Order: sequence, then C-alpha cells, then structure tokens
Amino acid sequence: MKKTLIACLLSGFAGFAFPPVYAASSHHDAHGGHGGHGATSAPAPAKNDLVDGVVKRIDKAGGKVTVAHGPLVNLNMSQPMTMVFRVKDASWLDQMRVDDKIRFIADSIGGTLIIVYFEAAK
Ligand SMILES: [Cu+2]
Repeated sequence: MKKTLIACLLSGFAGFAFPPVYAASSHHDAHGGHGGHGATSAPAPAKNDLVDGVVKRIDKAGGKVTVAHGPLVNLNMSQPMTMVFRVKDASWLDQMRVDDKIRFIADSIGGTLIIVYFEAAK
C-alpha cells in the first residue's frame, strides 16, 4: 500500500515536472542567439522586413548605436545613410562590434528612432 502510493506520487511528480523543463530548454534554444532576453518581445519579424546595416559606432553609456543602413521603407528613408539609433534592449550593444554586419528593424517611437529587433548578419 505504501509503495503504491509513493510510485503514484513519483509518476505524478514526473508528469508535472518534465513539461516545464522541456519548455525552458526549448525557450533557451529559440532565443540563444539574441541574448536570451526575448521572452517578452514581439515575435521575430519576417525575414524580408529586415534591413541590412553595418555598425559604425557604439555608445553604451547613451544606449545608442550608429548604423550605416540601407533603405528603411517603414520610416520613409528611401536612401542608404548612416545615423544614430537607440536600441530597445541596451544589452544588445554588448553583442555588437564596430564593423559588424547586422540585420535589423527600426521603428519611430515618440519621435525617437529605436532598433526594435536585430540579429547578426551571416
Ligand atoms: Cu536613416
């Protein structure tokens, strides 16, 4: 009687514990390339929304990065140019190096241009 009860509790525990462990590990895989802080951010955008850019200057104190970028259709920038963006997550600046090629999406939020998504260009 006692053994049966323990087996029951163990299987119940296993059934409860395994799905969260699995979910945590797949979450890590999905966001591993972006610093693991993507849990609350928007889903990754479609690839054809991404704009190519090259990191020119990183201002960690100011939370800003200077990027030479191609046309940003959503911001009415039809010409390539170099300009300063804020970043949505300051930790992204730690993942960038000057002369890195990136692919990103920028948005204008309250009149401030912010990189809301970025990934390293392969
Ligand atoms: Cu621009």
